[in-house]
Amino acid sequence: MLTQPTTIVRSRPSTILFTMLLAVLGLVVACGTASNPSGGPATSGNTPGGAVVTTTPAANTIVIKNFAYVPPSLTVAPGTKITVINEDKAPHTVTATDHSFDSGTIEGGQRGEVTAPTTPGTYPYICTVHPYMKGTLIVQ
Ligand SMILES: [Cu+2]
Repeated sequence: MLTQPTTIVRSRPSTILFTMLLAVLGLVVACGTASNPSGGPATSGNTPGGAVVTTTPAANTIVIKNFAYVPPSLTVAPGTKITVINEDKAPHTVTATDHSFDSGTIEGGQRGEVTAPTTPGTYPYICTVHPYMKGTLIVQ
């Protein structure tokens, strides 16, 4: 009968102490983090972006290289202006098979432009100079 209340009374201060200890630890951690700048500039800004992708063509751009469209399938919003970069020496075109858009002849090393249709859908296109060259424009 007498030992039980004693244990309860003992456990209360220890719980409070433990809570206080946690609070103090939390403050120390918080202060330590806050006073970190003395150690040097934030590392997040200096992190070298090793994963930076430079090989992916810019958005809304079709690159023609080695008689192929890159990417072979491009998705854009309706009415988007798409830059066409001809990296070959031969002339190429980006011509929708339904003629909804046509870049006209883009000489080697030159750039052209097409405007995506305003109606969502899948638009296959070819190069009229080399009809075996095929690409797909997806408007959505
Ligand atoms: Cu071509």
